[in-house]
Amino acid sequence: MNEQVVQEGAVCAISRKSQSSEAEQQFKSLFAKETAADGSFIRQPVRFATPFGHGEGKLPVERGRYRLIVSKACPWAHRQLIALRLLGLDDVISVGVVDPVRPKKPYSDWAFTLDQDGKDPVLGVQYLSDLYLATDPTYNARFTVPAIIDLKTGKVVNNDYFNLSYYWETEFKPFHREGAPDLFPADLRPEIKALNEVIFTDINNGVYRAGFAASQTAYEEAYDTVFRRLDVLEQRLENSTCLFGDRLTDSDIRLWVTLARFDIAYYNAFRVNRNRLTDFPNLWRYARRLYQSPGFGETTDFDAIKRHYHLCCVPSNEYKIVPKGPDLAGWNL
Ligand SMILES: N[C@@H](CCC(=O)N[C@@H](CS)C(=O)NCC(=O)O)C(=O)O
Repeated sequence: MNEQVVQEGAVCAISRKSQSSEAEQQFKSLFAKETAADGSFIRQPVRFATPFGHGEGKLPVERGRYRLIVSKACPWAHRQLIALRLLGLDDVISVGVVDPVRPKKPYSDWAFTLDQDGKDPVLGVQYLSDLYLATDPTYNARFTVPAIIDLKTGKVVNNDYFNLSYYWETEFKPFHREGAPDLFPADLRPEIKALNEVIFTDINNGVYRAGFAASQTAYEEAYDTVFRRLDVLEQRLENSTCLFGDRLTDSDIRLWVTLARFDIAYYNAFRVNRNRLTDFPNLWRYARRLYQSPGFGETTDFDAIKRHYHLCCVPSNEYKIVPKGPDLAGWNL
């Protein structure tokens, strides 16, 4: 995207010209950047990926230094909330919550309208874009959650949605509560990392590739990938309570956030409608059990999820995608 569009983005964020054609154009051009020639959705690269750790070039690991900005609707952000809660890091990393309904559709932004005066009480800003543009005035991609803000500078220092939970689980270990689960145990790390790649590609991002596909073929390919993988995971959970036996790990959190949104959002909004979660006995039992466990249900806001996806996440059906499901086999049973 060129400089001019960036400028428009910044102006839009500040002047809030709702539904303006400028905003529409900006959204379209952002969407175009993430659409391949065959209509497949290709997620934008992570912009702020400095790792947490010790030594030069790392974000220092300190209590009270960072603020995590989330939307309760967002699966990538929800993962962080679950991990922080399970590990007892709630009082180490503070959390700011944006409104699940975007300030204006279709412009890419999030607003702190849930807070008094419509401003984040710690950072004093109205929009997530304020933080991104204060960090880099030339930022010209979507303003995304989760985002980590360094409270010393007020700048975005990390929005690495894929790797963030690993930092909570490893670098922030000195701050874990007593008795916190080991979500990333050393003996399972290679397997967890490998499974997380699969869960990301086929499930977490798979539903987005279906929902944001710009051609019937790309949509059906994503739809098939999602259900092929759910069928495999359904088998995997036949005799176990978690993805790795009875050990709750980072992988469970990753799978779970998509399952929690499946029937309420993705099934309709993203047209992944071969089956509902509740049609998979093992996955449904697994998801319910986790929902009723500490950290999961208590961080889940179904109303936020429903309103976000159905009011401001679904692209209009301009590519005339016809849902592939539901599975009609049951009519003949
Ligand atoms: N940071 C990643 C993933 C995080 C992400 O996509 N978060 C969504 C919410 S689930 C978001 O903030 N979207 C803002 C937008 O699309 O404008 C990305 O850039 O694609």
